[in-house]
Amino acid sequence: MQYMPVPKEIFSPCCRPGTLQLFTYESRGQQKSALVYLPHGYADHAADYPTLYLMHGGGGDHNEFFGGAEAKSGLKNLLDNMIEQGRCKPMIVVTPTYMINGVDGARRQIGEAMQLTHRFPEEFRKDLLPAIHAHFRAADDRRMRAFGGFSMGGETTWSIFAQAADLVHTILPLSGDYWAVGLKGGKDFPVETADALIASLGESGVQPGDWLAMPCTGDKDIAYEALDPMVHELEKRQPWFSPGETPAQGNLCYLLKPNGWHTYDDCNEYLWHVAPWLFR
Ligand code: FER
Repeated sequence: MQYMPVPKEIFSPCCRPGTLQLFTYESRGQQKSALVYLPHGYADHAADYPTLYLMHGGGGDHNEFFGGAEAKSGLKNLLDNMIEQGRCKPMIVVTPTYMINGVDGARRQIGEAMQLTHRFPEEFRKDLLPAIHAHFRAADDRRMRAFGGFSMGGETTWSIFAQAADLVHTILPLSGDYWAVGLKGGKDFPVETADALIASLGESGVQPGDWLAMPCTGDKDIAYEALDPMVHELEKRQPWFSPGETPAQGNLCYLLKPNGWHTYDDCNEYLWHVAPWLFR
């Protein structure tokens, strides 16, 4: 996908804003938190909405993407404006966390964080998804579900893809590679990492290729050296993946931002690029 400069006005307050709320649910005997964005008009319509899940990176929690329930980051205005302009479909956005009580070391240690990102798909399937569907009008259809994440949240995203492709059609790994084989597996073992992902996808019950992956990063990003070789390896793996400039041409659409770095602001720009292709 071609990187384009993002218009700054997209981050200004919107005349038709959605809402943001704290949502809690139970998982493995703990209370877990997520922020839930509902698009403008949600309360006035009976429709079901597609849902985008976004997972934070290392050191963060459910508040990271939106900047808390007060929406201090640019993401809420970005969503409000993209929906208002018809750039993307009205959607529910959920920002959960892979963190659990009693494992604070995972805030600083990526090895410990990886244990949590690898167990999140089970929580997603058993606890988060049922709770979201019980409380919100989220369309119960894998084509109406996307999962993305930044950095360690990108690792979570690849893990969700490997373990829950039957539940999620579109994945948005933002500046994070897949650590099925080891830390920074995309850098040191791109072939084995692609093999592991495809082996899991083969067990998903989903028809090979019936998904959409839009990995994004910047060429100055610390994840570039790991995500870039991994994506190029996946690009060779047909019929599982076929590269395309846009989802009209292939199910693996890679966005590389010149001078992009490892930040949530870059992620907001990536979301601006991929959002028009979600839930089509
Ligand atoms: C990566 C580079 C960095 C990545 C994760 C990180 C999952 C995380 C760094 C940190 O949290 O300090 O390719 O992929």
